[in-house]
Amino acid sequence: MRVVSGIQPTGKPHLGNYLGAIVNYVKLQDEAHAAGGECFIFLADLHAISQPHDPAELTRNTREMVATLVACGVDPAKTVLFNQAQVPAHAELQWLLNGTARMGWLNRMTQWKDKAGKNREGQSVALFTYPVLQAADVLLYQATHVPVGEDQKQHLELARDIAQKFNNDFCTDDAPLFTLPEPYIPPAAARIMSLRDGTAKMSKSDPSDMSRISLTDDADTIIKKVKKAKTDPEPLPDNEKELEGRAEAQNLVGIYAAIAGKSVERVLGEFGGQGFGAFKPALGQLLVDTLAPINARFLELKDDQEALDAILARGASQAREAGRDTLDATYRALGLVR
Ligand code: AQP
Repeated sequence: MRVVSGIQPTGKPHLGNYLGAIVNYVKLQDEAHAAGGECFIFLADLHAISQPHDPAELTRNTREMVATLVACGVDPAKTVLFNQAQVPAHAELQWLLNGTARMGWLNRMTQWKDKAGKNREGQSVALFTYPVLQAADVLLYQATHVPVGEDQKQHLELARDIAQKFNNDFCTDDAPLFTLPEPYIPPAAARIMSLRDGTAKMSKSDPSDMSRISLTDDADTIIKKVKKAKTDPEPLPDNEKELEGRAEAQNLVGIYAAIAGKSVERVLGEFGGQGFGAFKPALGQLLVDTLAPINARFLELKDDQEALDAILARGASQAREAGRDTLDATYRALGLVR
């Protein structure tokens, strides 16, 4: 079992990152550790430069993201925790896979279409080739399990296509080079939506801070954001079917269910017939209770720059070692003389 996943240090991680991905990093880290497998979690700083950014902010966010992941339960003793920039093999393998990835495949990526919008010509090349770097990230370590939110499913499928084509083109049938990675997507809460718009994904780059709950928000901020979350005037129904078409209500109930570890039906069994005046304070309190220990641990860790850098340096050294054989084999398979 090889677990591999990444998160961009592009801002404060939010509830969507937590429920969609980080909770599963911790779960799979523990499963892999118990089964004698390995877990690699990286900060996708090379991905972060695909969009306009402030270098000083990227450095600060990178350290804060390490502190947040550790505060959430990612354990550097069980997980190889590192940033891509310290492991050049990610960028090297991306270049080698650029020969296999097809323009048409990348053109179909919905994240590219969403992020580029109408201004494709003005985007960085890195934003377009982002999914090839993502393929390199997981193929480098022969990942078997890749915990991601629903929005990354298409990129994982692309990574499988690239691996498959490379194996077909450059390897014999009995000795494929790359393992085809499987996405590990949570059955519930795989897509947490913005608190201001139930049709848009909760995102670090949304200009409105009120659209997301950050993992480092304090109790007052969480309560305020939930109170101001967009809803509709109807009371909650007592069954899931009647939530359909009510995107904001669906999102808030889904968040409650995921955090409480209950089904949506069960949550509606408790709150059906009640309005948001009763539901929102209960949701706010549940979030505060869940996030308070993470917040407290984050505050303890975040200013110890030396300790955070040491975690990354140690993880990077382990990652460089772990990826070496696959990178060497890729050069060889392509006939490159080194
Ligand atoms: N809203 C979400 N619901 C569920 N899962 C989510 N993820 C992100 N948003 C949601 C999952 O979090 C992991 C890390 O994502 P990322 O930071 O690398 O990139 P992203 O998907 O582009 O996240 P953001 O917050 O939207 O960042 P920006 O605004 O910087 O682009 C991934 O597994 C993702 O699925």
